[in-house]
Amino acid sequence: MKRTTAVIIATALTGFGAVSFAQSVVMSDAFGPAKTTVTLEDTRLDADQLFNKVDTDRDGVISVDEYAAQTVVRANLARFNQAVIIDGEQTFHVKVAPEATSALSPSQQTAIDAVARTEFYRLSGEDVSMDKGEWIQSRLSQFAAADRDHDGLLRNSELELYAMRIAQHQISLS
Ligand SMILES: [Ca+2]
Ligand SMILES: [Ca+2]
Repeated sequence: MKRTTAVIIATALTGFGAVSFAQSVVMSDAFGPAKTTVTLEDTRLDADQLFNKVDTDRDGVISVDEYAAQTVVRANLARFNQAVIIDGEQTFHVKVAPEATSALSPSQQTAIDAVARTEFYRLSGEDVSMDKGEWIQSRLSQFAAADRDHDGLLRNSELELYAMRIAQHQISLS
């Protein structure tokens, strides 16, 4: 119950209009067990599940607004929950390091939104919209960037960094 409350507070604070995305995270009651390893397949399944939640207007593609909103909401949720929830082969969570769990200020959220928009234009191609394949590919690229030893698993410092990126720790440092 305490965790659910934290998620709802996170939704109220983001103010980026992505309420349905955050609410669906609450509905799934999806913390699951803590894990210290994430596989590429977990990431692919998670991205596949997440697509419909990010595509809030259900037009089958992710727009720049939807992309930026999910980035901000996901960072807020990771911080409030102190965990990143992954719908992989099972639903589980990965702890976020304590230094990446302080609440984001409005200006930090604006900065995350701006960076996410730039990232979207780089990823989405000429049509400036992201279909499911492009969305999943962007998530797999994020995984690959964190998988320093290229063994197809994130663990230890790889996983810590991955979770901190989702929590947008680099923005909160600047
Ligand atoms: Ca859409
Ligand atoms: Ca690895």
